[in-house]
Amino acid sequence: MSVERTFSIIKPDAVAAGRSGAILAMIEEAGFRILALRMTKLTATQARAFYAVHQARPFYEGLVKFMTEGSIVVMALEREGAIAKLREVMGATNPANAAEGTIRKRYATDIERNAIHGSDAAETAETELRFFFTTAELL
Ligand code: 3AN
Repeated sequence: MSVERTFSIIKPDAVAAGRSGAILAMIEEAGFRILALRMTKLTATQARAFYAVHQARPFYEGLVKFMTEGSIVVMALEREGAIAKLREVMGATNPANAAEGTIRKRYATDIERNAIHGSDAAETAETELRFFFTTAELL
């Protein structure tokens, strides 16, 4: 397995609930190095673009509304097998199906308000990292 980068967002529900620090600790304890990190707030235009792959899905408008309701924390993370490992630490999209000890099991409310985003493949990780960070920030 090689060292790779992935992209993650602590979503508005978890930031508003004061869970950013706890989630960051879980990520670091899982062996990730934080390459870059910033708190920001998405505009509707940014949220629509970021989730464009879901634009035909019935939950798209709700997802855009949720992702723009408050501050988020965006992160570039590095680790061996980072993409798969982060998905493991996050847990299933629907917290009802998430394994014990995962971020979503602990902090997600439901399938939409599910605390954290993590890239699902190498190509999307690079696209998502570029969406938020400059080359210099990712060194
Ligand atoms: P994941 O975040 O686990 O990769 P995706 O990519 O299928 O899951 O979905 C992106 C985001 O869209 C989810 N994190 C969740 O917030 C929202 N979402 C996915 N499926 C649903 C659904 N059936 N109803 C409401 N929101 C959903």
